[in-house]
Amino acid sequence: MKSGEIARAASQALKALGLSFALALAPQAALAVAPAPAASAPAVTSTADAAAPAADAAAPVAAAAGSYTPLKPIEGVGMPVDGAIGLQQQYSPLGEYGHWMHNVVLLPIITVICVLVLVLLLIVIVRYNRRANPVASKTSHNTLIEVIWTLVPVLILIGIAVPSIDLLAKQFKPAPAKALTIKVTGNQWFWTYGYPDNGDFEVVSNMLNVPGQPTINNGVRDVGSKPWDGPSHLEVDNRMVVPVGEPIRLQITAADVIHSFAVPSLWFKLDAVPGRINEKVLFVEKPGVYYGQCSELCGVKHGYMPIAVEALPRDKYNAWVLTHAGGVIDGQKKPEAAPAAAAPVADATADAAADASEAPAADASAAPAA
Ligand SMILES: [Cu+2]
Repeated sequence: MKSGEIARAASQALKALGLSFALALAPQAALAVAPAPAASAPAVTSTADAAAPAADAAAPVAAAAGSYTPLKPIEGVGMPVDGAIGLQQQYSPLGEYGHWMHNVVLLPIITVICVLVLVLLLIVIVRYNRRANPVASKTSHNTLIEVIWTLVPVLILIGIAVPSIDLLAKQFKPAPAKALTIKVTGNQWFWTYGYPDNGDFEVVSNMLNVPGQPTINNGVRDVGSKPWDGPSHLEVDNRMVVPVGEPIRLQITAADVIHSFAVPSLWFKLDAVPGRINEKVLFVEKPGVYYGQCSELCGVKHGYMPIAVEALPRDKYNAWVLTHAGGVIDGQKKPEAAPAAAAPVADATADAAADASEAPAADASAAPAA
C-alpha cells in the first residue's frame, strides 16, 4: 500500500516538474511488457491445457483446476503494515531467531551504549568545562578503569558474536537431501517458478494491474478482481505455492540482469544472478500468503515485480501440483486418469462461479481424487 502511495506521489511529482520521463516510461513499458505476458500466458496454458487459447488463458485454467483455490491473505500478515517501524512479524524459525537477535540482543545493547555515552558526554560538558573547572586535573592513567573499558566491550562483542555466527551458519545450512527443490528465476520484470521435483512445470508470476493506474502487464487482470487478492503492487496472477512445515531448497537465478528474491516475513533474501545458481532453504511455519519484492535495481519496472509465496499444507500443495499438466507427486504422475479428473473439474466449474466461502468444498472434493 505504502509503495503504491510512493509510486503515485513520485509520478505526480514528475508530472508537476514537466519531465518527459513519465511519458517516455509509458510507451517503453507498453513495448517492454508486450513480450512478457505473451510469454506468461502460453506458459500458464501449457501447464494445464495446451489447447486453450493463449489470451485470457489463466482464468479458465484456474477454474478448470478446481482442486485449488488461492488462499486469501490475512490483513497485516506477511505484508507491510502502514506506520510500522520494526521488522515484519516472522513466520520461519530462522526469522524468529533473527527477530530475537534484533529486538532482544542488539537493540537493547545499542540503546544502553548510546545512553551511557550520551550521559558521559553530558557530565563532561557540564562538570568539566573551563568555566566550572578552571584548574584541570593532571590524571592521565587509571589502570582499573582502563581494564574495565577494555574488557567490557570485548565481553559485549563476544556476547553478540556467539548468537550472530550461529544465526549466520544456520542461514546457510544446506537443505536435507530429500527436500523439495523449487527453481526461482528473475526476469525483467516478473518471476518464474520451476518445480523440477513435481514434473518440471513452470509458473509465470506477473504483478496484477492497479485500476486507474497505467497498465503494467498487458493481459493480466486488475488487483481486487478476485476475492483472494492481497494488497496492490504486491499481489500477482500466479503465486509461488510451497508446502508448509518442511525445508524447501530454493535455487535462485536470473535470465537477464541481477534481481533479488526477498520475502521479509520469511527471513529470505538472496540475489538472483544470471549464469549462477544461489541456493538457500525456505521454511514456512504457517499456511498463508507472504509477500515480497525484487530487491535489486533491475530496470525500469524493478518496482513492479512482486513476489507472493503461498504456503499450503502438503495435501493441498499436492492438489495444486496436480492442477498442472505433467504435475507429479513423489515421482508418480497424476494417479487417476481422465474420468477421475473429470469429477473435480466439473465441481470446479460450478464452484468457480460461487464465492470464496465455497472454495474449501472444492478443495475437499478434490483431495480424495488426488
Ligand atoms: Cu528485479
